[in-house]
Amino acid sequence: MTDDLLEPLVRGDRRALSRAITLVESTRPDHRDRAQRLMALLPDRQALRIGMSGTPGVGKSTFIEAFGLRLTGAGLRVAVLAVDPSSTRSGGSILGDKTRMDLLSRDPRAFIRPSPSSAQLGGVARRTREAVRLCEAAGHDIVLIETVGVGQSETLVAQMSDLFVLLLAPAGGDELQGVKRGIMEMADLILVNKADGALLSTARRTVADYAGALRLLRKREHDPDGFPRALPVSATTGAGLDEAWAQMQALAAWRREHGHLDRLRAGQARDWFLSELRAGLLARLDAPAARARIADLGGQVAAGHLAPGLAAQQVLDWLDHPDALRVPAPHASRESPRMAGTGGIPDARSDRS
Ligand SMILES: Nc1nc2c(ncn2[C@@H]2O[C@H](COP(=O)(O)OP(=O)(O)O)[C@@H](O)[C@H]2O)c(=O)[nH]1
Ligand SMILES: [Mg+2]
Repeated sequence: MTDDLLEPLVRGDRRALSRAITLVESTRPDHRDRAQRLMALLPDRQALRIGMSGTPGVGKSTFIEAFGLRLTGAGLRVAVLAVDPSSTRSGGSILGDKTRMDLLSRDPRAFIRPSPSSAQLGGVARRTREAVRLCEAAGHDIVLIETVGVGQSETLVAQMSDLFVLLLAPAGGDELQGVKRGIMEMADLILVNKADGALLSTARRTVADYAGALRLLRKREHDPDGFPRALPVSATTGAGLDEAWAQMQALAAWRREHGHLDRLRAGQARDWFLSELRAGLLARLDAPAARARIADLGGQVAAGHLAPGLAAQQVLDWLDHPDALRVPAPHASRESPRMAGTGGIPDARSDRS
């Protein structure tokens, strides 16, 4: 069975792509079913997936606008997706930013999609992975996945990218310490932005500092000599952008040639599967009948009538054989296994692997 969205999507119709992403963002069971069928029909096209992270104000939007326009100017089709788990709290999104990527968003070769208004990292992760695949199927050459540098979102984006770029501001030696080692270890390219005007010399020093810090990290097998590396750029003047793109292409080409991109993606597909599995199991705990049972057992545990381990085992046994133990409930049909994977999991840990 096919899907009405498939043909226009594959043809590169932007409205179809938008609608398909809206579909994968939905947690409604019938939408999930349709989304999963659609995902299974997608042609196997590949874009270069570039993850990009940086704290608010570092210049991500300005950079993506300038960088994206260069890519579209070279004839490439570019999609920009945002992962911002805080977007509901801050009320912001990439399009709500001060820097709106006005030119890029009007470019027919570009497609920009803000973060969905879901505060759950788990839901955002699934939606973004699927949105990346949809953008690829729609014929984009480059998929840029932007995230603000908060908590788990960087790891998440790094886990769905071919290349991970960290955008940093010019800073004194003290602030260098502020970049967590774990984030440095994920970076393939560190770009020190705002290397212009009065900040130019500070930016150059900062590049040298980070280059030194990168050399101290353990060598990774998926890096050629000289990577990861640090470069100065200016999103406003455009200085260094061509060099940054050349470095990204060189790294991607080397990784492709040596089989690392395939290996990376195979590992990422496995991680995706595992996090879907965890999310699905957690969703079963979140179903109304399960919640009621868990609340009831939790009360018994709190009152000292039941041991915690025993109570947990009772729930697990019940999940294995819901029919054998089921108490007739008005919502009985809503706890069917088809609910698995429909989201609504109040636990971001489901996507850590
Ligand atoms: N001097 C200078 N300012 C920049 C540069 N890139 C961004 N900015 C400024 O930094 C501020 C934050 O930029 P924005 O792109 O919105 O950052 P984001 O929060 O990371 O998306 C804005 O006022 C930009 O004009 C740059 O390369 N040089
Ligand atoms: Mg921004």
